[in-house]
Amino acid sequence: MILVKKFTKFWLLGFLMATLLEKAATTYKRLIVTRSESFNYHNSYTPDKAHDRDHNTWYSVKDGEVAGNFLKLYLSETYSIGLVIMVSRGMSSAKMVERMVNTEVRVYSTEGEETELASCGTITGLNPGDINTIEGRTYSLNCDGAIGDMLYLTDLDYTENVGHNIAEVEIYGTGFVLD
Ligand SMILES: [Ca+2]
Repeated sequence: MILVKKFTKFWLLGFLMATLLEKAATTYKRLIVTRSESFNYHNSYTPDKAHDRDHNTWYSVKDGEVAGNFLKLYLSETYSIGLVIMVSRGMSSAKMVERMVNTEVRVYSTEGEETELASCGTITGLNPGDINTIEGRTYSLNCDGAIGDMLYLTDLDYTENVGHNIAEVEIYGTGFVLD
């Protein structure tokens, strides 16, 4: 009787573990950015400020040097990428938030040369929400499962004098992709 009980316990534990593992493999989670680079940055507003998990710090494109700007966010592994959530710098005026319009997100592979694999689209309009809230400063694009290990963000308004002020980029994806 004791033996049967033990066996049942182990079986149940195994079943629960398998279910949890399966769930983990199919649930989108926030991915860790291991390093970042940008075309340039303004003063101390370095690219790492876009992924330090602090909404009060931000990365900023250098004024007057917007053409060709990029923010590269490198992931630890190759993932299937889902939502990319971008939060603009907070300010009482709308001008920082407006800079998020015409942002394009692309998925890259860094194996060998850096290669563009997919575009996740472009932000086409202003968030109608209250810019004094994080929600009102948040924009998102869906990479729809594109597989890669680096995200490339660019503010396509290359002729503007000023570019992105991004407080945070959150990248969501699913587990490891096996070769
Ligand atoms: Ca930040």
